[in-house]
Amino acid sequence: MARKIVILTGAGISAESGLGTFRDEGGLWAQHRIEDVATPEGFARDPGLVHRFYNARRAQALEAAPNPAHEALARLQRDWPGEVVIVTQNVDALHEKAGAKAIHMHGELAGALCFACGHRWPAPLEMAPGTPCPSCNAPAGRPDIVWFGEMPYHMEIIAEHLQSCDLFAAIGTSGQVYPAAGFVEEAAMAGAETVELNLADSGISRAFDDHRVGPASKVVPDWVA
Ligand code: BV8
Repeated sequence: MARKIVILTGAGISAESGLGTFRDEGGLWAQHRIEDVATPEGFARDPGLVHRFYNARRAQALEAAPNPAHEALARLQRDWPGEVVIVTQNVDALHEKAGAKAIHMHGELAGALCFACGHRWPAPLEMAPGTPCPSCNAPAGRPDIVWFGEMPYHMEIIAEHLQSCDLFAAIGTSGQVYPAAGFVEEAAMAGAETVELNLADSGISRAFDDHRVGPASKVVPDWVA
């Protein structure tokens, strides 16, 4: 029976597509305080600031193209005889633009969410405080993004995949944010082999059996080949 592979991706896989990471030199968290732009409290305090933060990233993500790492994962998902599940912490659509399917555990820049009724719809390029919900009409539109202190999406199905995979790979993530940072241990406890593909050591490197060090656009196609 061909092996089942689960791949967790983080901001590092999109770095060479021109999208900023969070914790690298000059990254997003060097420019903005997490508390101000990626928490429900920050949104309640200053929704305009949060909308501007995500409007800028939405526009950037729209322009961004997948790089050879995204393309290699799409090929693997298409050609591998077993199941390949991509779980991404990223909110850009670069896996989909490369032709892959991914589980978006932290939401998507392309999505809007009504915090009054929970309705989801395709986000306009620019959202602003008071964006009306097309379903309940409340002025309650927010980016469909999972902020700190909020439950990531699809956690049950992700847990099932971690329990049943033969190989777990993490690509371009610093392993600083939970629950994603704990996935490698969950997969290893269930018997999976584990490999980390990253430019540098991460907060979870010691948990992996194998490491491929280098830029994703190089090490991912080499790994998939
Ligand atoms: C929750 C929004 C509970 C989207 C983000 C223990 C258990 C559970 C929770 C916690 C816990 N301890 C603390 C918590 C709370 C918190 C947390 O983890 N805090 C941290 C800071 C300690 N977690 C949460 O709040 C989560 N929610 O647990 O809810 C709950 C339970 C029940 C009911 C209600 C609630 C929510 C987490 C999601 C938060 N949202 N962002 C957005 O704006 O984009 S997280 C943010 O960090 C991003 O989404 C990103 O996905 C995530 C991880 O970052 P990375 O992707 O790893 O990026 P980073 O810049 O850090 O690293 C880049 C990496 O790439 C580096 O390793 C670098 O070397 C590498 N790289 C760079 N260039 C390249 C490269 N690699 C290859 N090639 C290159 N070219």
